[in-house]
Amino acid sequence: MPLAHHNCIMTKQPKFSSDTGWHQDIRYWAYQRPDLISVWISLVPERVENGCLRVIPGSHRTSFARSRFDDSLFFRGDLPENQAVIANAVPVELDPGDVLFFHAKTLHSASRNYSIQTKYSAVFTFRAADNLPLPGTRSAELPELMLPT
Ligand SMILES: O=C(O)CCC(=O)C(=O)O
Repeated sequence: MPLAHHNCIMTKQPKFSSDTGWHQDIRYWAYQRPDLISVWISLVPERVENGCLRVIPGSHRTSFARSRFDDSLFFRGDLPENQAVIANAVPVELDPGDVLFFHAKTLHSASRNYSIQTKYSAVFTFRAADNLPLPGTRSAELPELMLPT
């Protein structure tokens, strides 16, 4: 379990949160293969109103050209071909203790928290033992928690 990515309690405050655009987590990570899985555990109800994740099912199986992302690596909403992909988005509403597993290539986004209560989620990422972080990258900077098989 890499400690460099996720590995935290994510909070989304009612007054200070922001929208997160469409992106794939692997765009910011560097491993031999893009195959990592994130485990998102809800600690409070997650609804559209408080900024639950929205995902595009199956998007991890598609290779999108670099030109379909902006300079900050967000999936561009202005392109008709991207709009057709985004039309398949589904909100992932969770109850406390529910778990969402998603691949590092899954396109996902979230809105800000429009409710009056803070949203908390515990999020961890896992890689296969043979899928090593690339040396010299941020993904290789921190130690990892090795889980016995
Ligand atoms: O909750 C959010 O606003 C986005 C979180 C996210 O995209 C992530 O952790 O990869």
